Amino acid sequence: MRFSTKAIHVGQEADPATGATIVPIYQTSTYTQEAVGKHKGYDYSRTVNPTRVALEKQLAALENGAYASAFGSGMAATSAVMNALSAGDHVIVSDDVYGGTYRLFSRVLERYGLTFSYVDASSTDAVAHALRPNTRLVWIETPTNPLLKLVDIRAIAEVASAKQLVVAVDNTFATPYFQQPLALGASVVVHSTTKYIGGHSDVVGGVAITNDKALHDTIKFHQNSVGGIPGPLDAYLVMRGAKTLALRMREHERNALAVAQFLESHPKVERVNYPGLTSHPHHELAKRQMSGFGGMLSFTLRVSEERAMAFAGTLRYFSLAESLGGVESLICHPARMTHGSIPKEERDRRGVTDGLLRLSVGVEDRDDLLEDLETALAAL
Ligand code: P1T
Repeated sequence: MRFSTKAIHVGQEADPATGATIVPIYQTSTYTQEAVGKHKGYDYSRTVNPTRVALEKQLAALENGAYASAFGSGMAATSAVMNALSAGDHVIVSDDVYGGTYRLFSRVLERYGLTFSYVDASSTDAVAHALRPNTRLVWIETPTNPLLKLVDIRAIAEVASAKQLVVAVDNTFATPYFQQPLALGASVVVHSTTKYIGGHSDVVGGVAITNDKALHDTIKFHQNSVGGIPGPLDAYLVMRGAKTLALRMREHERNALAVAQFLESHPKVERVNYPGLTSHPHHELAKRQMSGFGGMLSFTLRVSEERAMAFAGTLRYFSLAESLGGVESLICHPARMTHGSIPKEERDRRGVTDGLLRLSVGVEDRDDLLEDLETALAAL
């Protein structure tokens, strides 16, 4: 079965109780048992819920994974993967990651006795050099948020497999439509399903997907023990969105490439970060590792940081907002918004400067988006 067919059919069987063609929103916290311990496999909705199970089957299939666990946010999914570690363990992290991921690692998990080394994981050697005897996990984002750097998943997986490390890939920007980390050797894939998988900016969610039964059992144990589950309505919304992932991603990519090329050729634009541009330093890796380049890009303008920030509020179709991956276009100022939880010196060191702007290019008409940018740049 191919990608779009899986998105529409896996986990989406007609409801056994009624024949409903669409998986119902099982808005129930509990299930009536015939006798003590005699039930239909469902006992309590933190542990198991049919709408969530349908979503988990669907998303596992899209990543070509055997097992998925759905969560109430991307951060809850990240957190559940990190729950597999214990005090004293060391983690290597790609240095350009979502600000909330950095916050979870540096301000929550360090207090629990984990240690983190942030390295430019675009260099596999840098990852290899950061290894310590107590390293247990490598956390990668690729393409990274917000600089759109690429990390060679296969090369990192090879380094990690010699030491039996867990390789976790946050695949939120690429989506399973454009990148399949498990096939490249990753142990577990995480998504903020709030983004492209949900696709409509109307739900917050997350998922962790793996082929490793032992790792899955650990994640499931923590999903139930810690309880960061999505409610049935949210599970339904993510599942509905995921059915059209392929259609949307094709259009996001076409629009993003057009926007990236337009910006790159504009005299007021200093630099554009988009893996689909031949000028991108990791373009060759992107072509090898991904089947498309996605809908996210970032750029800097040849104006002061204050004017760049003001520019972000002058567009007609790009709403000034955090998040990404919905059908509507968004613009954000990472230093003040999505990555504000990273200290300024640390942001500057990583290249997330105060002049950087990030676009989530939506699926509106391409010419409207280009005109919008052209008008705002002319007024700058
Ligand atoms: O927001 P939540 O669903 O909890 O997902 C967190 C998360 C995880 N991974 C990546 C790559 C992300 O981009 C995010 C959330 N990011 C934003 C809200 C943002 O605007 O970048």
